[in-house]
Amino acid sequence: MALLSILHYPDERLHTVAKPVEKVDARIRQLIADMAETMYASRGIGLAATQVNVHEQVVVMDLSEEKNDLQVFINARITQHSGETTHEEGCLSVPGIFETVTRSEQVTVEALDGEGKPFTLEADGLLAICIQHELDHLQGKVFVEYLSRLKQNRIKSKLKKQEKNTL
Ligand code: GNR
Ligand code: NI
Repeated sequence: MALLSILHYPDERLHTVAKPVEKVDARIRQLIADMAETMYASRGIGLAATQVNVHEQVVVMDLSEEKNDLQVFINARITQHSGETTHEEGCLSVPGIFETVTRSEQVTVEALDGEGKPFTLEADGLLAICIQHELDHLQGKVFVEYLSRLKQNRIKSKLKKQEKNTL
């Protein structure tokens, strides 16, 4: 297992579009294990491969209290969505920033699990929000892009300043 480093907004590489996984093999299983370790160590509820600079359609999530319920989504597609909900979101790639985002309230997702087996999931609540947040990452989109240009620019300068002070 290995801890991976997480890209920070406004890193250009966060805007890369991820490619589908062709085969869920040992390499992908290692990536899943490393992403899970990185997510747990960073106290996130989800992590997309894009955030660790791997541009393949792999997402890990764990919304459980005990952090013992890892969910893996490979080549995930939202096939149905309905309703609208708002939630205050954060992102491991945008440390210290929390902003309200509007998304679909309910989504149906088709994906492969960590063994490459297809499954369908109907999600609502935080699970639905997190899935949409992670699938955005795989399309090169960070949640701050839903905010006004003014807010985006403020967040960019704040993070650039922080980055400077930690180098
Ligand atoms: O840890 C995370 N919390 C969170 C809270 C509200 C909406 C989305 C998220 S996902 C985030 C981890 C992360 O950055 N995943 O890409
Ligand atoms: Ni994120």
